[in-house]
Amino acid sequence: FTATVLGLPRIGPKRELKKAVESYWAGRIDADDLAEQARALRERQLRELADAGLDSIPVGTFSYYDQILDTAVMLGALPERYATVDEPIDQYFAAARGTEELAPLEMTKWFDTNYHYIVPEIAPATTFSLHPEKLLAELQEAKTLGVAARPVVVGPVTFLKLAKAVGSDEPLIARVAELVPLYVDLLGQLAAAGAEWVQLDEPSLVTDLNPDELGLVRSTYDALSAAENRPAILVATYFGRLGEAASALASVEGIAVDLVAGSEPDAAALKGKHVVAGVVDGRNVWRTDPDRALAALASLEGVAASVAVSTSCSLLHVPYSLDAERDLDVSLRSWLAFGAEKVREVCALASAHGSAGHEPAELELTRAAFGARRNDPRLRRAEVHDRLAGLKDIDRQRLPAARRRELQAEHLGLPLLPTTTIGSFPQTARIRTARADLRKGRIDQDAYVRQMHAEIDEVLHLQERLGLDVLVHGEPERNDMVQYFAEQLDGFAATANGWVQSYGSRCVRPPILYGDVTRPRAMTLDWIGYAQSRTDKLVKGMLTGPVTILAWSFVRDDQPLSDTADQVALAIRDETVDLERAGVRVVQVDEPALRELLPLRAAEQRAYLGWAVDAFRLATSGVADETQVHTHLCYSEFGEVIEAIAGLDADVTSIEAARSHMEVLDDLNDVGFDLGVGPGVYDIHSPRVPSVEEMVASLEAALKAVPAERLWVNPDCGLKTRGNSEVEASLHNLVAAAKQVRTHAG
Ligand code: THG
Ligand code: ZN
Repeated sequence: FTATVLGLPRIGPKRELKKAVESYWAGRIDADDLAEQARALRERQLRELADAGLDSIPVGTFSYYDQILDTAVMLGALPERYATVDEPIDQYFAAARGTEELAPLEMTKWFDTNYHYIVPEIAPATTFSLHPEKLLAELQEAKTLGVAARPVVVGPVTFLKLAKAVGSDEPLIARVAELVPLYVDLLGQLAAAGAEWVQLDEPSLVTDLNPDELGLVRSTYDALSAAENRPAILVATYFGRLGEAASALASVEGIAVDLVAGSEPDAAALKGKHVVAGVVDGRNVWRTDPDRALAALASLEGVAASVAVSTSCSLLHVPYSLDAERDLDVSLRSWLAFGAEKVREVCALASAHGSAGHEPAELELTRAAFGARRNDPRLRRAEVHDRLAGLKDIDRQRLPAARRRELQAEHLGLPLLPTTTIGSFPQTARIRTARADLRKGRIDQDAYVRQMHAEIDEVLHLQERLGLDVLVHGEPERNDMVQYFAEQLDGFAATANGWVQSYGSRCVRPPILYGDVTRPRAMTLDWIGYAQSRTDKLVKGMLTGPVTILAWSFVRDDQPLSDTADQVALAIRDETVDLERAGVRVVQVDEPALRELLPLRAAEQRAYLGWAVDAFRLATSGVADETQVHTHLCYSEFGEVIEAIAGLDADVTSIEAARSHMEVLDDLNDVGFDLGVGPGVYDIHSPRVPSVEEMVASLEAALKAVPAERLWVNPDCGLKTRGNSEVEASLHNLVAAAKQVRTHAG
């Protein structure tokens, strides 16, 4: 085949699957209804792809929730506890989201993307068994439609690398030999069903693998290749360069390589193979540079037996189509390719590549758009570049932490073990309605501001009544912590329907960061300034950090990420200075996504953490040393990023700890962290109201690792998804716990 993509989005062009699945969960439709709606979505998608001209179409990347969970089901590896649920479909959803009685499986990020997969639990007693019905049914569906289908499954190595071992410390990859006969069986059934090719997804092959693991990759694929009745095997690698693992794939017929995230593998590994060249970026939204892509294809042609054009990875990570975007700036729009447009690019490149010299008109358009983008004045603003060029080390430095602590103690007058919250308060229906009313013109700006002020007053009163020390305004005016800032900064565009699946039925609409970033006017000053004017207590200004803004946007690919991060950092820095000038003495700059952008290869992590920390420090070093800088991170397993967290040099860092029993504090001590820390004393992800006693116990545990002078008391994340009454009760107990511990901690 000559033109394909590695996988398909499935949430539906108008999020039809999200709505169907959520209706099923709510009991509004039954399982047959759900299945029929899903089938109709797949049929429409297959027809569109075939009409567009792909000559091999991936089948089996559809999922009701997640493809790794589907693989666990296919391999008979759902934990025993879900068998208590009646129907298989409900067992599946129970594993994904839990039930009243059963905890769900964990969820974690899919490599360095914004997609989250369900983590299979594999115990020593888990025995694998093959259940290929879903894949075979989808393959049959495609054949009935007359579509050139290529079944796709997650490969055995990646499946085991991503699963979690329970009840044993042995790496699961050691059990790959148990999966081989199941995959051999599967290959046989696919061949019998008429599949000419099968795609085994092995993105783990672009990560660091040790010699034992590489040996297992080789023996696994040697064994699969030795199967008697099987389709040709295409091993799909993506999200990075295929390096040392390439030579372990000697026995398979085809390899898909990501030529956007990484360079070509060594020629020897591609010799004689069908190479599926990922030249069209599957996870960003820019049009492909046709000349670069054609050159990459030509270079492979000299090595491989044959070359197909493809996306670099599944189209799961980009929105469906630009067709739904009516309000985008015309030139910006011409630079973009969402899913449907990427399919057209693949087909156009394949036909240009296949017919030397004879180019389809589509490519000429792409070339023109690509050139126009490069020359657009919004991509290069002199004032931004001058400012970046003039930055000095001092712009990322504050006084030593201990000195700042003294100044702030004097200046802020906070008690020992100060209490605060992470920033957001419940986003009630009333708040959401007001935002929607403003958007639809049902209320004017003045009425909206009056209502938001009333919401802020209410949240401030509540915090004063509860006796919290550092108050927040509650963020009623914000939808999403990245979208909110992107809407106000120049250099970003928003989409109307650019939904991308984040996990399960949940989607995000990432903003598009296309140009140099500037801040035309203050973004949060009116709201925070209003809040500070209404109380004598300290109000914390709430901002999102540069790395998180990058991580949750589609980011321009024409300059180093570090430069883009610094541009965003300067905008945030200006905001902190404006807030300070207006009398705000505590500012929080959140970086919940700091760990998300961490490169997959250890060798590249240091450089990333270097610029990520630098950008944060640029954003937060413009304020006086008396002004207290806070940050919040949404996780507790710091791993490779722990030193970077110390490097952020924030006066106070709040983190998730309620579920990890404060172990994180010891990890921080190990890297010499000596700043303020607020290990969450209760888990906001559950509606349960924590008792005073358990939060006292948490604080006592924390005091074993952190001196009282550095310890803060806060929940472990924002409160926007919780209800008013549980928040009030929980914070009441939190303040009581802090007071109780203060009396003897001093
Ligand atoms: N904001 C953005 N990106 C993110 C997160 C975020 N990526 C990672 C993580 N957080 C993902 N978490 C979520 C949590 C909730 C939802 C989506 C991703 C969610 N989405 C609504 C839905 O699908 O129904 C739609 C929200 C909307 O209307 O805008 O609930 O916090 N940028
Ligand atoms: Zn959080």
